[in-house]
Amino acid sequence: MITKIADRVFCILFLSAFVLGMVLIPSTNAVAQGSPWFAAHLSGNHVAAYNWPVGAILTLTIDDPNTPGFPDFVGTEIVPESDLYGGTWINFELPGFELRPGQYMTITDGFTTRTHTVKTVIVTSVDLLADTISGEAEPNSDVGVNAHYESGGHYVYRNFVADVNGNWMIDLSISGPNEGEGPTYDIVAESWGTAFQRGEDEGITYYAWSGNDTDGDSIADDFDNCPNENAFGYDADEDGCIDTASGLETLLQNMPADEVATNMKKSLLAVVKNATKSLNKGNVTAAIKQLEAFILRIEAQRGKKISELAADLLIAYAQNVIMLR
Ligand SMILES: [Ca+2]
Ligand SMILES: [Ca+2]
Ligand SMILES: [Ca+2]
Repeated sequence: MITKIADRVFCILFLSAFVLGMVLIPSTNAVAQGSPWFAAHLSGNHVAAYNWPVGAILTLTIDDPNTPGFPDFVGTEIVPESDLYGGTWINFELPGFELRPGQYMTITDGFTTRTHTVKTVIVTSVDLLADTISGEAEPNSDVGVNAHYESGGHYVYRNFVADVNGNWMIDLSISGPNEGEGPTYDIVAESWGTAFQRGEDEGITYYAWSGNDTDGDSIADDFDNCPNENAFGYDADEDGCIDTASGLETLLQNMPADEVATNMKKSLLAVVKNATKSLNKGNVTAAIKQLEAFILRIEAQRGKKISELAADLLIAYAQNVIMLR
């Protein structure tokens, strides 16, 4: 699914990469106008080189420090003429090779050499209703996100820092706090963009996102575990799937001990399992009673054996299951 959006946006991505790389991001390592640079397109599994001289023979080598061979990938391409946006670009497909964070890339035409270590930056969720984009990166690292409409003529970007755990979320319904970042942005089905991180040597890692939302539940397809099931209003955990009793079991099971104390989790799981059994037998009344008991037990331990956040999520989820019966 990741490849799908990446393919769709790749042609236009060139423009954003070009503009963002050279003009819009005030940065000490901003890429100078006309200077050759290149990008690892992590989600689309390809590498693109921009602004190299027409006719230059470019050699791309990629080495993964975790494998014994060196290098792990070598490819060459000749830079074609291009009248797009005043610069050149050439794409390197990587057949049989998977781009991963930490790989070391070098690109050269024999005169100019650029290097880039592929960054850890991924998008994990796009919410069309909240206008938020979430993802992961290295803890405390600088992240950029850009957002375009299909026309390519209107875009915004935001620069921010991932938290101590490497998580990040950007709310595009709020205008950019830094100069030039642009106004508020409404994520719609035609929206697309990237999350990105710069390297030290005019290289950049991109991870593409798209607002395409087939079932209309506001969770974009690429991050929707049930892309053909509209879960709107019944999706407390925002995975794009309608909340179910068995889903509640899984959600609880996967919560870490600092969210739900282990002994508490055990007793709560027993209650949910009973509710699932009741539902499977068609005994809706019993199931509802069991789920209501589940909610009361959580309320009693809120802020004690269960964190506030986990309590909110589990209760909202259980209420959805009750409503859907
Ligand atoms: Ca969806
Ligand atoms: Ca759900
Ligand atoms: Ca869905």
